[in-house]
Order: sequence, then structure tokens, then C-alpha cells
Amino acid sequence: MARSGFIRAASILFPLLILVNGQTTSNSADGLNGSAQPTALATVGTVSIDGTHTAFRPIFTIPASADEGATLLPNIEDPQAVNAQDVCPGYKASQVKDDERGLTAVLTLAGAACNAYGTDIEVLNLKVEYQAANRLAISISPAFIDSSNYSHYIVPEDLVPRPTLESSYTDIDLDFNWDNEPTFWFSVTRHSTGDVLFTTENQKLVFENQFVEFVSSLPDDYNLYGLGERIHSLRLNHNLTATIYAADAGDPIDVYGSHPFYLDTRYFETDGHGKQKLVKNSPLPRGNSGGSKYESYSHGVYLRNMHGQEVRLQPDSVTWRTIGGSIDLFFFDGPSQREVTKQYQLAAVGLPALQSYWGFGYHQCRWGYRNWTELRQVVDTFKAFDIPLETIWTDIDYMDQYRDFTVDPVTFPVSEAQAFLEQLHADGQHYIPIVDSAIYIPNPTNSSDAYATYTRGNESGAFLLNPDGSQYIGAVWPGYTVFPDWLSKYSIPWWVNEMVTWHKDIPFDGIWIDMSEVSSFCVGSCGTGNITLNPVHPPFSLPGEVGNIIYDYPEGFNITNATDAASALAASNVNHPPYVINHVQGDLTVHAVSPNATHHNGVQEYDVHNLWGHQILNATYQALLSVFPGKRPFIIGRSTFAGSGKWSGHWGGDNTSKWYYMYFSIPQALSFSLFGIPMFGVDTCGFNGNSDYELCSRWMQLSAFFPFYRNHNTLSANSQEPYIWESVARASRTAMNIRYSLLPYIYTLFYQAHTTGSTVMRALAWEFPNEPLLAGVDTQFMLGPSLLITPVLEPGADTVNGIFPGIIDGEVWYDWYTQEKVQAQAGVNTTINAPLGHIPVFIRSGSVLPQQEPGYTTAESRKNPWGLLVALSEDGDATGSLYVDDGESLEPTDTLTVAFTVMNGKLKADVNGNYKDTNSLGNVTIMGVDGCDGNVKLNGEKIDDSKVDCDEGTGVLKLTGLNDVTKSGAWIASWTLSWA
Ligand code: MIG
Repeated sequence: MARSGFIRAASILFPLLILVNGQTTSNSADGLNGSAQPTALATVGTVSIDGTHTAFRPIFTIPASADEGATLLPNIEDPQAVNAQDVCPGYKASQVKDDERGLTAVLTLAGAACNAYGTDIEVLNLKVEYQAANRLAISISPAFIDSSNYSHYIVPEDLVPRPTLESSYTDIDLDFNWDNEPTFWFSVTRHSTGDVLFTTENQKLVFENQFVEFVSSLPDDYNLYGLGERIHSLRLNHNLTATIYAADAGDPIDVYGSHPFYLDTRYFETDGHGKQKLVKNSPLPRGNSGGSKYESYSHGVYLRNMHGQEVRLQPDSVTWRTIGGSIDLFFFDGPSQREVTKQYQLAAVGLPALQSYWGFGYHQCRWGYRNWTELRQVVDTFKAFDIPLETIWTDIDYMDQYRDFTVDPVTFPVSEAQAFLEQLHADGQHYIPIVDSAIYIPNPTNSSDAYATYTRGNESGAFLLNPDGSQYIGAVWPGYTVFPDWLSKYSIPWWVNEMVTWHKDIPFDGIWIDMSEVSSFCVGSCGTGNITLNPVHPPFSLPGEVGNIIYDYPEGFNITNATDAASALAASNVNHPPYVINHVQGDLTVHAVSPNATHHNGVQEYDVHNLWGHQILNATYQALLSVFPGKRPFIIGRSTFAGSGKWSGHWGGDNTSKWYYMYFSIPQALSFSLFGIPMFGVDTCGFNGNSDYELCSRWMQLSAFFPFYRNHNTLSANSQEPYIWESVARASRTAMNIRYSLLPYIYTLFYQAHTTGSTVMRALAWEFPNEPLLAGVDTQFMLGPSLLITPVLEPGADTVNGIFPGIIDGEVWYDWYTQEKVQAQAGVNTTINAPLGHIPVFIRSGSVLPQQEPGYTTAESRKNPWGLLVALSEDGDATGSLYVDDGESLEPTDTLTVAFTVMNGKLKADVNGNYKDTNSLGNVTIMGVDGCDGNVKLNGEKIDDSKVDCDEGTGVLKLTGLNDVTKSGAWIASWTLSWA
């Protein structure tokens, strides 16, 4: 094939790499940090399945060494490292001014500067505010900030909003205390209980230009949650260094996003007269019958800081370290998780975006879908297997040489796109393409390499710079690339325009943002001086590329920034700050845009690194508002920051087809509930590696209860669409049938999250806060208040052990499938039958779940009859709610809410609002009825016996075929149903 082309992922399922020329073209580095000269000339050809070459031309491969940084020993692993607590003098407070809203003071260095990891700041300002009825703010920042328009100590409020002072604050349950002995320290206590929540007593405050440290003691066996993003159990380990530095790394524990927030839950034994004794969790106290003897109090702590951070958890303390910025701490008083999470979102980070209804359908993706025809086949195969498919995704395969806002003219031509997407949309289905964060910089010596997206961005000044003002040029899939500068006022308009323009060719429905940490495959501005070699090949092979030969780099080539590491105190060293955080890439310059990349306003990436992925989500949100005026943007992003939920959802990134990764998806999701990003899911069946039917079957069923439900796979791994294995197809249909029937419930939960900050996926401990033994449970979870999911998380099992929470306080559980009451003991594991293809789901007593008959797509489902599933409490009560709107308007004017209450054998549906839904009510199932005489009435009118089925044995009352008595619509008016 004659067209020029880079090695294309689409065709490398059977790759062939031919090396024709090993000559090197080395030049010396040009002085910019990390500048690398690629030296390998290889010719890459790929052979498609039928053996014809699809691409064949010489390309340069960036040497692997270009992405190697300095070998650095993380401070926490360095036995020789100075402990700032030992050498630093701390501060003394003076000029204390107290008033009812808080206090201000000046903190002055209490001795000779220690300059442990930077330069001590002599004088600091302390400001404490009782900000609101549930929030205390403590901020400590340099008194003299030497900057006319920018200081890295102060987080700009337009980048990260700062919780503001509210008029009412007197109800706050937090007290701030301080003292100067031996040096300045402070504590925060819970007023009502006297419990010390945070105290820096006997620890020094360390505040340097590139290092800030404060330490609080914690109670024995504490329960801390959050501090993301990481792959970890829900309850954080007591010997854990939680590094917060956005990284393109899916495997180790510290990953893509930055969420400097934790939830702290403390359990107390009660005797009915207030708090008694703090309860330890291990060994976990077990409940007996007769009511829980415990109660819990939760508070939240948020550090509003954008810099690289380490939060060191040790058995008795938390040490918070940052490599810049200031201390801007917020305490949320709870006193329950539910309230903490609401307080955090409402005041600090914002409420999550309202999601489109269709976003809750099933999504299929993979890296390696090769052309529109293959996509069509996938879509058709789902249909043939009767497995619901809502949205088909494409990875970077669709792009022309991996360039954003292009399509491959041969494999994904615009001409075919139109037909494909028209049909897809006509079938009520959707399409989402990936958009990468880096922008290809064309080869200036080759006019046919011109790339309009680059040209337009470059002309408007939308890209990051080097310290010397030249363009910062890293490398990602397309070759050498530049990166949007989100602090430049030109970047968002440029991005919006690119998306609006591209949508005219490719009418996508949402956007998937990748590589936004922001990832770059080489250290520093490695493309500087080299772009005439573009497009170059990344410094490593793509998954599945076999026989990929990459030339060694010549001797003497060294990009470790050795010369860069010397200066410490005088000026800030941003690429190699004196304090070495325990970063997954080692060196901060590795596999990401380097910290010394410079924004048009002079701000260095060092100061805002953790925000890059957050800002591209903002830009994309703005873009989609322009593409779809008045509609809710659908965005899934990789790197997130505190507050990204207001624009986007998140997927868990590059996991592996392993059982333990399936387990980790639960704590990761629950953590994102705490962070205010409820639209979360992971690569179902696993990204890296090959899946198998057993794992994929379990995983397809588990993810069906996650808000974002997508199967995604890496390039060249075996196919893992659910139809690949008969057993997975069956298991998927079963779970999807449940999910789709519950779409009204899930959508209502999201509406509540969007309006109140409540969570969607919930830890057992949050719904049942009086049971200390639930503090660490993350192998089961709740979907909303009413559904308990207990998945099998190991191979070869046909049962699973799970706890039934709340039994001690009278909770009853109903099996989703049999609708019978579960026989279980309080506070102990119950063995639950769970053969392959069966995911245990239980309904909490006291719930009314709105349902709709599942269709093939969410659009079809929305046209189907409604249903209600009622699970009565022991007292015969239940409540629930339903929210309905058009499912897509950004600010829907017509909405409908229904409040359900059950008491004394009567179910009342209280209908409010003006959204017109004319679907009838098909079924009502009531579980836990205490006998029924068959005299069932709707608004006083007897329902025909043929529609009534009452099983006295199981206590299940089933009403079916109600459609003809609810013809004009289930929610056209309020109604009452009675059966006793
Ligand atoms: O470096 O676009 O996490 O989901 O398939 C790999 C290819 C780049 C990383 C994403 C993954 C995606 C892949 N991308």
C-alpha cells in the first residue's frame, strides 16, 4: 500500500518488524533538560492477516534511554535521610488575634533554619476560620510573598476553588486549640465528645520553599480512607506512604489522579449516656443480638494543595509532606461518612455532573479494533447474541498516525464513519472515541506532514514551553508532541474549536480522555532539535509488537539531568527537588512532562502538575457543551483531581486480567465515591494480559453493578467481548438484565448525588455505621441504600462468604432471585451459593426500588412499563424514590419525582413535577408481606384476582399485568395501592 503511514496498531495483530538500517545520527544534547537525539533508523512494516503490507516506511525509534531519569532514592527509603523533625526548629506563634470566627497569628522560626529540603521560611501567617456549621479551615502560608502576580504558595481560586466563609457557623462541632510549648502546635477536637481528631503536639511544623511537613498523632488502629488515587484496600494500611503525584502507571499502588482528602471513622462503645470507649477494630468486635453497642463518628480532612505530596501513615500518626505550596487544611465535622462526603463536595470540590441516561448502558471497547467494518461486526455480534450494547468505543487505532481529531483515511475513513454512525444512532446506540492529551508536532521539512490542529494551537499560543520560551516537545504515540497549556487563555478556545470541527466529520457522542497525567515517553523536551525526524516511534514496543528491535543509544548519551541536580537552596530545583517523594517513576521527569515545563504565564509545571488531567476535563466539558448545546457532556478521564467529578467520570486505568485486580476495583470505586466522582468503573475482564471465561464471567457480572460499565482490553490480547465465551454471554445477559431493570434506581441515585452529594456505590460501613466489624469490608458493597452485592472474587469457587450487615439492629435481607428472606446471623460470615453465572444480590428491607422492563438499549428501556420491587421491613414499612427527566438536558426544565412510602399494607406513590412519562405500571412485587387476603386495591378499586399472586409461604405478593389499569401512565397522578 502506497500511503505513508506509521506503524498502525490496527494492523499489528500479526506484526512484522523489519530492520534495514542501523545507522546512528547522534548529536550532542542541546542543553535543554533531557533533550534526546534519536539515533535508530528502522523500517517498520506490518503485515495484516491476509499477509499484505499495510504500512512500510523507515521510521526513527526514540531510544529507550530517553525515558530514563536519574536514579533517585526516595527519602522514605533512605536510611541516611535527614528527619526534618530532628533538625528543624519549629515555629513560635505571636501577635495572636482571636475572635469568634477564628484567629490569626504570626509564626516565626523558633531557631536556626534547618533547610532540610529547601529553604526555611522565616515568618508565616496562620489563619484559622470557623468557616461554616460543619467546617474549620486552617491555613499557614509565608507572610512575605515575593511575587507580583503569582506565588506557588497560593493555590489560585480559579484553578481550585477555596471553601468560603458562610454566615452560620455556630453549630460547628470542631474546636481549634494551639500552644507554643515546646514549639507551635495545634489540635482539632470534636466539641461534643472531646475526641482529639488531629494534633501536632510534640511535632514540629516544617515550612520550606520546597518542603512542608506537619504530623498528627492518630488513635490506635485508626480507620482512614481516601488519599487517592491508589490501588489499595479501602481501609488504608497503617504502614503506607500515600504518594500523590499524577502518574501514567496502572500497576503500582500510586496512580493517575490526585485526591488529598481522607475520611477518618472512629467507633465508640456506648452505654446510652454518651461516648464511652474508643473501639479497636482488630480483633473486630462482634455484635450480639439486642442492638449494636457501638456508634461511630467520622470527619474529613482535605489539604488544598496542588503539589506533589506524600502522606505517610504509621501505626500512630499521619505525616503530611508536600514539595511546595502551602498548608490549606479543611476539617469537615460529619459526624457520619454520609455527611462528610456531602460537606466535602458541597463546600470544596463541587457536586458530580449529572450523567446522561444512556451513559448507564453497557460500553464495549478495546485497543485493536481495526476499522469501521470490524466495529460494525462487533455491534452486530452483540445483537446476534442478544447482549445489550449501548456504546461502542475506539482506542487510538482509529486515528491517522495517532493524531488527535483525525481518522485513518484507509481504515477509519470519514466517508464510512457517516454511514456507520448514522446506523448506530438510528439503533439508539452511541460511539465514543479516545482523545489523547499530547498533540503531534509535524515535521517542518515535510509539507505533507502538516497538521492543522497543531498549527492552530501553535498560532494561538496554546502549548507548554521550555524555561527559555521555546516549545516544550515530548513524545507520545504519534512521535514528538507538544502539550496544551491549560493556564493559557488560548488553550480552551482552541480545544473547543478542534472538537466542534471534528464532530462535523465524526459525530461522536462523548469523549474518552487518556494520557492526561500528563504522560510523555521521554525525559524533558526530547524533541527539541529533532522534529525533522517526526513521526518517530515511541521508545518501547506496543503491546504485541514482536521482534521489535530498538537500537541502543550511543555511548556518552546521558539524559539523567546530572548537571541539573546540584543546586538546592538558592533557586528552586523543580525537576529534582531536594525532597525525593516516593514516586512510582522514581524521577519526576520520567514518563511525564517534566516539572520545568513552563506555562505562558510563567508558572512551572512543578506547581500545577497534579492539575493537568483535571484541566483537560474542564476543557473537554466546555468543548462538549459547544458540540451539544444544552446537553450533558459524557466524559471519562484518566487523571483526575479533587473536583473532576463535576465534569467527568473516571475509569480505573490499566489493570490486568487477574483476580486480585477485579477485587481492587471495589475499593477503588468506593474511594472515588468519597472523592465525589461516582461515575466510575474499571476495564472489565482486565486490560493487560489475556482474560478467561471464568474471570470474565465473574467480572461482567460484578461490573454490572458499577456506575460505569465497560469492557476494555489491550492491543493484541485475546478478544474478551462477552460473546466470546458462551458462559460469559449467559452470565452477562443475566447481570445486564438486572442492571437494565434497575436503570431508574441507578439514575435516581445519580440525580441525588448530583443534587446533594450523596454516593452511589457505598461501603457497608457507611450504610451501617454502628458496626465496627464493617470498617474494612471491601469485598462486598452497596449500590445505593438498598442493594447489597457480594461477588465471587476468586477462581474455582461456587460459594462466597459475606456479611449481612444491620441484622443486629433488625435489618432483614431478601434474595434478589428467590425473593425470600435470608437466614443469617448478625456479624458473622454467611456462606452464599454462587456458582459461575450467579452474582449474589440482596435487597435491604425497607426499600422500594423503581424498575423498568429492560430493553436492548437504554432508549428502549425508557419506553417500557415500570415496575416496583418492595422489600418490607419487619414492621412492614418501606420507602424509596424515583427521579425522571428526559435523560439528557443539562438543566432539565421538566422533571418528575415520585416518593414511595409503605405502611400498614398500603403503598403510596406521591407524584410531583411536570415531566410527562406515559409508560404504564406493569408489575409490583412486595416481599415480606405478612399474609394477604387477596383483596388488593388500586386507589380503592379492586384489582382483578387474575393479576394477583400471593404466596403465604414465602410472603411474596406479586401483581402483574397492571398495565391496563395504569394505561395513561404510571406517574400521571399520585396513587395508593393497598393489600391488607
Ligand atoms: O499507553 O490508547 O489507559 O486504556 O487502551 C497506553 C491505548 C495508552 C492507556 C489507557 C488504555 C488505552 C491505551 N492507553
